[in-house]
Amino acid sequence: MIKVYGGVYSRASMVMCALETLGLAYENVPLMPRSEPTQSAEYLALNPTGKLPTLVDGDLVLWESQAILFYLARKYGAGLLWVDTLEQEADLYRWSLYISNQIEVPALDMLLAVKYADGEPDRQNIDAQRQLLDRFLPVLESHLQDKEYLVGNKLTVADLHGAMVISWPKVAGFDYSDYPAIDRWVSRIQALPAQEKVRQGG
Ligand SMILES: N[C@@H](CCC(=O)N[C@@H](CS)C(=O)NCC(=O)O)C(=O)O
Repeated sequence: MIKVYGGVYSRASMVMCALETLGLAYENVPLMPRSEPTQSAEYLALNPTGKLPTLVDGDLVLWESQAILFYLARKYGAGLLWVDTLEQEADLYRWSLYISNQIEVPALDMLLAVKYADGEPDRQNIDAQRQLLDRFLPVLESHLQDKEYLVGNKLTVADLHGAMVISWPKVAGFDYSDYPAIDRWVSRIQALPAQEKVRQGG
C-alpha cells in the first residue's frame, strides 16, 4: 500500500488530498516537521533531507512534494488532477514553479515569523516578506480574475500545492483584501471534500 510520511500540518496534506481525490488507499505516518523521528537513520534512508513529505509506492521512494503530486496525477489520475494537452502541461509547470520559486519562501517565512516567533515577532522581517508577496501576488491575482482553477479550467495538482502555500500568509494575518480572486481560489480549494477528509484523518 502507498505510504505517506508527514502529518496533516505539513506539506504531506497536499499529497494526501491528491490521494483522497484519486480514491487511492494509503497509510499515513503522521510525523511532525523537525521531530526526532524525521532525523532517524531509518527515515533519512528514505529522505536524506530529513524533511516531509515522503511517498513510498512499491519500490519507488520519492520526496519533494510537487514531484510526488506530479507522479500521483500522472500514474493514477486517468485525467484527474492533470491537464489534457502539452500546452496546458507547460502552463501547469509555469504556475507551480512560479508559486514555488517566487511565493513559497516569503509565504513560509511570514508564517514562521508570526506563528513560531521565539518572543516578539520580527516586524522588519515580516515587512520584507510582505513586500515580496506584494511584488509577486498581483500577477497571480490577475491570472485568477476569471478562473476557478490555475490551469486548464479544472482542478489539478497545481491548485492543491498553490492554495496551500498561499494560505500560509493568511494564517499569519496577511490581508488578502487586495487579492480577492486569490482569496476566493484558496477558499475554494480548501473547501474540497478531499481536504476535509484529510483534516479528519482520512
Ligand atoms: N521543498 C520541499 C520542502 C519540504 C519541507 O520543508 N517540509 C517541511 C514540512 S512541510 C519540513 O519537513 N520542515 C522541516 C525542516 O525544515 O527541517 C517539499 O516541497 O517537499
